[in-house]
Amino acid sequence: MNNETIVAISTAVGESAISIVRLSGDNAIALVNKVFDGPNLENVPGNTIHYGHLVDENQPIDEVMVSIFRNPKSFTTEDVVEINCHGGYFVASKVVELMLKNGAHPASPGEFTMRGFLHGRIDFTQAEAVMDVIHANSNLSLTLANKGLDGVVYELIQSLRQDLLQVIAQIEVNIDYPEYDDVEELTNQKILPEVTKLIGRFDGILERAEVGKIIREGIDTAIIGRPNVGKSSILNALLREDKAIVTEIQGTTRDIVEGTLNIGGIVLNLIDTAGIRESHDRVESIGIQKAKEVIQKAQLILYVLDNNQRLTYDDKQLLELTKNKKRIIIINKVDLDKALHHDFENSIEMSALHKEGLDDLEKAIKDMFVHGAINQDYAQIISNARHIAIINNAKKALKDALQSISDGMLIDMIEIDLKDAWSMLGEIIGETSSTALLDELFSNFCLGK
Ligand SMILES: Nc1nc2c(ncn2[C@@H]2O[C@H](COP(=O)(O)OP(=O)(O)OP(=O)(O)O)[C@@H](O)[C@H]2O)c(=O)[nH]1
Ligand SMILES: [Mg+2]
Repeated sequence: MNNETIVAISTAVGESAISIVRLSGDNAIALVNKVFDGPNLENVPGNTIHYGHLVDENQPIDEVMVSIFRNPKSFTTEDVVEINCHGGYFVASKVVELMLKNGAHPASPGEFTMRGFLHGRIDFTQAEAVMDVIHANSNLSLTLANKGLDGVVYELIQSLRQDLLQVIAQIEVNIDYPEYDDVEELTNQKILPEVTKLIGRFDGILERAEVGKIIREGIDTAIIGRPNVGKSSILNALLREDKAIVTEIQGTTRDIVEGTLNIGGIVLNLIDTAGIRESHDRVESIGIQKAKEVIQKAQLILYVLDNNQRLTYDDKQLLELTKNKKRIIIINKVDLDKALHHDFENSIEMSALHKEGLDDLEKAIKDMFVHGAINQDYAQIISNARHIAIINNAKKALKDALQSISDGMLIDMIEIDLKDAWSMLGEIIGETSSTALLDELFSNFCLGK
């Protein structure tokens, strides 16, 4: 195969100790060797690193360390050279320019990973996991991403496809040799229970995907309540930072204030909202409208009440509005006299002003989300939205097959649905992929990856 040599800066743009300029392709080693003042790179073995200087027609560009990886033992499976140069943007760009001048082509985003995929070193899910590792923001999301990189998602999908193929094979045999089996007996006693079992496996995967999504993206958590109950104070206390403005004036928060917090390995995407009440102030009303939208989208509601005030009409309405959500009721300002005489399920007491009760709040959140996420078999968790959408569609196709069986349809019709499900699953791992999908997937990558 003819692989033209591509080049890009693989590290972030900006000043740093070093930058890495990466090349991949048939000509990568010879190309760098032409401008390298040091050992002859064409003669060195793979997985070695060499000291020298890059020179442009006798003009020194930089003092560098050059790593050599030889086909097929590299990220792309092609010959790869990684130049560790100094980390100024200008000098790294000069190195790239030098390579372009000597025959390399600029890489497009994700092109290195795409080549690894096209040469069969990794499947789609592993390519996607490369980006998951880069985007990981907690221990658990990193663990999950690393599992994906190891190929556990690939294996899970392949095992589903294998089981599906067994069922399809039985049908094919029946179509080819109809004299061996009674069709009705085959569908009812073999195909039906096996497809039902497969749907059960899909359901299990989709259920665990909820946990996967939380590990991957964090928990969208909204702090909700009437004006002045201490929502912004709670945000600040949780973040250990004065991020939101706190005053004794009602309606202080008018726009949404956000922050993230790691609790036991899971990220909480915290959103502080405008206190909700009937308001004639135009800006405040917009803030209140936004708060209501936030409630809809949130996965966790921290509903704040003031210990020093009685429950109001606004509270009752908001409690009703959020009752079907995962919710923790925070009774704040417990340093003040008690005027709130109500018992709530899932409530904790705190004083945001005196930073008391924070541990109880964090524990309540952990009990609700984190423990379930920690004691999981990560090899069974799918968290990528693209994968989840396909699994949902494949499950629909299996349900159609079940329906066809109970409607007494021809066995060929049942087979069509099963084959559909099988090829949909192939899209997850990239076995049945279109060029459009390929382009779309890799265009989300960063340059040099
Ligand atoms: N005594 C006492 N005062 C508190 C406590 N928490 C907050 N406050 C005070 O209550 C007032 C309102 O606090 P905020 O955090 O701005 O309340 P909020 O719910 O964000 O208010 P809006 O943004 O107006 O909806 C401020 O004067 C805080 O200092 C607490 O635990 N105890
Ligand atoms: Mg506020």
